[in-house]
Amino acid sequence: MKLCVISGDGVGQEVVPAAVAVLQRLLPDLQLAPAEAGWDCFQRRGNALPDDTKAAIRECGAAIFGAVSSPSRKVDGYRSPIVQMRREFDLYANLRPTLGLGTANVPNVPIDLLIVRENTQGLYIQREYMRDDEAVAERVITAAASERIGSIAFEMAAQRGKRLTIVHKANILPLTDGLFRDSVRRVGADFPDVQISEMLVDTAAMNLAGNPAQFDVIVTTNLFGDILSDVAAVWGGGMGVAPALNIGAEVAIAEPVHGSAPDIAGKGIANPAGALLAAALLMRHHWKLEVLATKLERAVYAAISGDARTPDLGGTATTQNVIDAVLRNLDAA
Ligand code: GGG
Repeated sequence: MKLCVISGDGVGQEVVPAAVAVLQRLLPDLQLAPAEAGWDCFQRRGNALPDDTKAAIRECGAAIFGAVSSPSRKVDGYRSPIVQMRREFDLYANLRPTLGLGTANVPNVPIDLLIVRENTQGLYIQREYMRDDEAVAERVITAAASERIGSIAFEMAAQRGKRLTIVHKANILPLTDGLFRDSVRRVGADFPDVQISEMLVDTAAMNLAGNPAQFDVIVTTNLFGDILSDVAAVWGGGMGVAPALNIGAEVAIAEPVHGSAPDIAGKGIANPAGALLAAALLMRHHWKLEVLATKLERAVYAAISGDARTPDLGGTATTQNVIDAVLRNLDAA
C-alpha cells in the first residue's frame, strides 16, 4: 500500500505528519512518497502542483493533502493545486461527513450526516472573464456528472440511513440546477429503498444551522457543497475536526477541510483531528479497510471528547498531545 504525502502550506505541515504517524501505527507496511504542492511550492518552484507530485499521486493511487493558501487575487501562473488535483485525477466526488461533537460554544446534538459534493463542475471550472465592463463566471453542469455524483450519493445513503436530500437552486437556475436535480433523481430508480427529498440551498443552509439532525445524506453541486459542509462542520467541532475525501475511479485524496490557518501555523496547536478523520475515510472508501477505519475514528473521537482538545475545541492540548492520546486509544482498543 502506498501513500503520497503532501503537507502543503501552513498547518498542513503539522497535521499531515501527525496523521501519517498514526497511519503508520495502523499500517506498518505503508510506503510513503513525500511530494510538494501549494503556495509555498509555487514561490520556490514556479508551480503549485509540479509534475513530479502528479506522478507520485498517480503512482501511489492514494494521497493525503494538508492545506493550501491560494491568494484571493490573480497571480500569473498560479492555479489552486486542490482544484488542479481534482481535475487532473477526475476526483468527481467529495465526501464530507459530520458527527455531532459538543464544544465550549456548541451543544452536542445527535448528528450523523454526510454531504456528497460534486467536485469537478459548477463554478469550479474557473472560466472567468471580462466582457466589456462585466465580470463573468461560467457555471457548467452536465447530466453525466450529475448522474455520477448521484450514484455515489445513493450508494452512501443505501449503506447509511436510507435518506437522500438533493440540494439545489432550481427555482432560480432551472436549466443548470434543474438538470442536476433531474439527473440525480433518475439514478434513484436503482435505489428503491432510499427515500428521496429535495431542498433549496437557502432552506438547506437554514436547516443545517437550526435543525441538522434531520439530515442523513445530502447531495449537491460543487460550491453549494463547499459552503454547506462548512455550516455542518460547526456541529462537528468546527473546521479543525472536519474531514474530506476526494474520490475518483483510480485515485483518492484525503484532506482536512480546513485551510492553512496562518494565524496558528508553527505554534504546534493545530487540531489534527480533521486530517486523522480524513485518513480514516481513505482507509474505508479507498483501501476498503472498514474495521481499521472505524477503529481510528473511535480513537480520534475518544481523544477529542476527552482532555485532548486543542484551543479550537476550547482546550489547551497541543497537536502532539492529540496524537499521543489517539495512539494510546488505539493501543487500548
Ligand atoms: N485542506 C483544504 C484546504 O486547504 N482548504 C482551503 C481551500 O480550499 N483553499 C483553496 C485554495 O487555496 O486553493
